[in-house]
Amino acid sequence: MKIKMALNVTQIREDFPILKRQVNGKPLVYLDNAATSQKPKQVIDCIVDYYSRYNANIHRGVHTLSQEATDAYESARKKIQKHFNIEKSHEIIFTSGATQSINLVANGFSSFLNGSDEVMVSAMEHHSNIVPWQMLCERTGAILKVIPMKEDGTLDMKAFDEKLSEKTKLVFVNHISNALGTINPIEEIIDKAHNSGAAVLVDGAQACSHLKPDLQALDVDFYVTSAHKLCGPTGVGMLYGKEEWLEKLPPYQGGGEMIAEVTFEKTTYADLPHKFEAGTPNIVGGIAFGAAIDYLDNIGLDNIAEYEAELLEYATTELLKIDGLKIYGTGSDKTSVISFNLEGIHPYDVGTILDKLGIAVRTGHHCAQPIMDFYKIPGTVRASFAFYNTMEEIDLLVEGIKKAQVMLS
Ligand code: 7TS
Repeated sequence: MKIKMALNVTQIREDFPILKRQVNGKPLVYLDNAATSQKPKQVIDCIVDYYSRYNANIHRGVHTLSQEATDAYESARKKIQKHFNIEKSHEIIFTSGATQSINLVANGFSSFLNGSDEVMVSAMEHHSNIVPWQMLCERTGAILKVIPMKEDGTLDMKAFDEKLSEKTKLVFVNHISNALGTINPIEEIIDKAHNSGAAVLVDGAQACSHLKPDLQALDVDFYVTSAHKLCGPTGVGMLYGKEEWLEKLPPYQGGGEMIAEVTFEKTTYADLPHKFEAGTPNIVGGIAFGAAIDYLDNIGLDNIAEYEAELLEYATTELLKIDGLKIYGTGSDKTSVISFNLEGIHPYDVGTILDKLGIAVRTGHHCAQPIMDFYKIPGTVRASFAFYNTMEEIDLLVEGIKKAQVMLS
């Protein structure tokens, strides 16, 4: 296979201190990027710099440190705005991550739904894009409909067309499946849902490290992601919502920062985005989220996508040469995630042996149990690649799997 190499990976790897460490006496091969990405020194330095130089609470102090921290936090919001081509910066709510963003919207929709309404989810969601909606349905009596999936791990869009009706108020679907790597046809889903009068929430937790969604072009109502999947820190993420929706939704949590005026008779709420940002936020997290966006933009998501497509193609070809190895998620539109099993061998055992060889993969149901039920398997081994992974690491993975197969057969 001819490898074009859209990126200087050797140089990029120098940015990631963790990639130099050993695990179980072997060089780390980190292939669990769908769980969380590693962090470049630009992001780590940004965190150290914040705590070393200008740690202060934001939006409230007249003093210099507080103003510096506020400026840095709000400038991160602007970076995110530009990156995702969002019309207004107050359409970005900082949250603790994709999970909290989804819960915020699901909680708010309690005010809009009743027993004659339907909401629709896909069969290939992470639990965080299932359970909050089930809780919403319990509260409101609304009915949860499911867009089924096909054997190749793509959505059954014919069934989507059939299930979508004027009763459907909201469709929530992931941009990319964490367990299969499938890139879902969200443009088509958004168009059709809108034509039918339904709003759409897209869970972009797996997408934003691989591609750069243009949220105005998508015309999506809500889009959520977590910074830690895209080289930023844990505990911070984004909810994008169209202004009209965020104005309509009630506040999620009450507290400081989210109010205009408080009296015991009546409290009024702050304008967007503060209405949804109660309490002291993850200040350094927000700032470092901005640094992560800078880092990715500097490399270029087009370059990342091109290189990761090469990794995916090489890994798929090499893995399929192993006897008894089955890949789940074989649609043509997929990103650099490979979920697989070895015939007759439990995924956990494969993962354990790979770890002994310094290779980090995730095993299990990947918080997407309905997918495992669909394939009637307990789980898979998931190797998920990032732009700092190499072809040599794929060779090590293949060798490791072969060793595991010999040891466990
Ligand atoms: N949605 C998708 C598609 C995800 O993959 C994840 C996390 C979440 C939501 C939740 O993100 P959080 O940052 O709020 O936790 N996915 C995974 C995974 O695949 N392995 O570990 C976490």
